[in-house]
Amino acid sequence: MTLQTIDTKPYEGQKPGTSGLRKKVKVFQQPHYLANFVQSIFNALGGMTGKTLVVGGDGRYYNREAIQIILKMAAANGVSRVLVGRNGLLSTPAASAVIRKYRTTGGIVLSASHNPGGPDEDFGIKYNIGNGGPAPEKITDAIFAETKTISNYNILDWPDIDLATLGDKLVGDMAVDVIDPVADYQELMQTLFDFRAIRSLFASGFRLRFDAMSAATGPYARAILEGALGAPAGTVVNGEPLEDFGHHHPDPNPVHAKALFDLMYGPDAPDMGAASDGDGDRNIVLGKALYVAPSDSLAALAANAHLAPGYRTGLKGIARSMPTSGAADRVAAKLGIPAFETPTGWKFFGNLLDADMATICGEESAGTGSNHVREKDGLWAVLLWLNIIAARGQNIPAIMREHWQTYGRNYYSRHDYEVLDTTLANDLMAALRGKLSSLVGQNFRGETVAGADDFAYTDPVDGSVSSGQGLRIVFESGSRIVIRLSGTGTEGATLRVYLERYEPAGGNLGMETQEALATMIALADELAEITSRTGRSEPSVVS
Ligand code: G16
Repeated sequence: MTLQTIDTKPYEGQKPGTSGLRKKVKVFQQPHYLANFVQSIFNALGGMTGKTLVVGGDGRYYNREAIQIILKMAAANGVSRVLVGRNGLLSTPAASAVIRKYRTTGGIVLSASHNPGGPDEDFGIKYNIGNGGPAPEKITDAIFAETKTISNYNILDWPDIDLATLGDKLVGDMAVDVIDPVADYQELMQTLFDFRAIRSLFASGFRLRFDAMSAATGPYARAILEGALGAPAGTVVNGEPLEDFGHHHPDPNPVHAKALFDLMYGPDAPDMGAASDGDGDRNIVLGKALYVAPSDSLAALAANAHLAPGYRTGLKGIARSMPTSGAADRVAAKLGIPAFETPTGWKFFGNLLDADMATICGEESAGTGSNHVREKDGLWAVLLWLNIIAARGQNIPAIMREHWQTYGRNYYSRHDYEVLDTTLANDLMAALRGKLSSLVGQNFRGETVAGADDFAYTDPVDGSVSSGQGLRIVFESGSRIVIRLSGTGTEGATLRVYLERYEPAGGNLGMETQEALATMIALADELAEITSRTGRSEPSVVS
């Protein structure tokens, strides 16, 4: 066993984005690239002597190689114990659950989430802190600063260890426990939901299709849905995690989960459809011929959460990211609890959850979760929906209809323009930002602008300020356009346009979403000059 100190030079651009560092696999495979970032994490944490870590990922290409490097570096940096999922697999919410349960110092999660996998596709790495959640900006900034000055890293000369068998191993003096990736997570789910009621629901013939998209959630969904809850075999499709996700984008949206949408809008639709993403933190939910917009899913889950044992005593507050629709705020108002509006990125929910100010959080980007972990949790959302369906004895379309009749409906859609030239996208944003203040009071297509700004957030717990979090234009009617650039892409820039219009209870609640938003769609194009600047007449993805 030799401890090696390897000389290295900084790589440019190792700045963590919305959720960690995401780059092409080929970028990560450059000499020392991964090691530089890992050592920068360790340096930013002030050294690792005696610390404990969880390490796991979504099973994508380069996951196993990266884990072996990380283990040898952890040992060389003095880490005392690491918990690793078997075969290097841990969904993002399961990693969060394991960090919390075993009270480790933190964890390293390897994932590029919904981005495609394979030798020419994407890889990612992020650090989660001891509460199980993504590192806050203070830490990601410190990591980035370390990447800019790094001159060497520590690694142990040690053979690769067997990740396929459970049990205790050693890397140098460091203990490595290869753990069942599902067991701790499943145990946690059993404390939150009425498994008996959900079992009866399946026994009565309720049909679910869960598309795991050949990604991390497969083993979890099979064990819990088809195992513990007795759903028929075949309920989970694409349940085997593959390094390249079967050549698909493991992104649960109408484009990449098209087979599920076709089924749910077809003649033989089951009662419920659901899908999760590469690392299992995102989810979508559909009823027969009804896609529940993630913002609506957050609102409906919050309104009905008390029907599940884990939330019987009620919610402390509801938090949503700024671009997420205001539907959840209406639920919070009715429940008499606070509603929080944070920047995009799950890390911003961490303080609110730790301080017990919010219980349920969600984002328009197919993410919902609660204080049970500090990540969004795809399977958790599906189980909460199942619990609610079982408790109410109603299907999803009926539940959503009643929800809108009570709260009104926030028609909502996101239009993405992917792989834009970065300079062009930055110029578009700069031009819109430059004219925001002049828009206030002006009338466009019958809509008067009530306010327009670049969103900034002051964390109510630690007072930290995050600015430049997205341009928003709010109209007197309550309708809204939000425009920002994605922080998770790896190729060019992705422009996200978020469109919202509120229709009060008693109004026209059954419109087709894109028709309901037609004025906002036209206004976004006009104000941000999308077509004229990008040459794109259509978004790449509408969700
Ligand atoms: C990450 C973050 C989410 C965020 C999403 C979209 O999700 O954890 O909080 O909403 O990215 O970010 P952007 O709009 O910047 O692409 P994931 O599932 O990719 O880890």
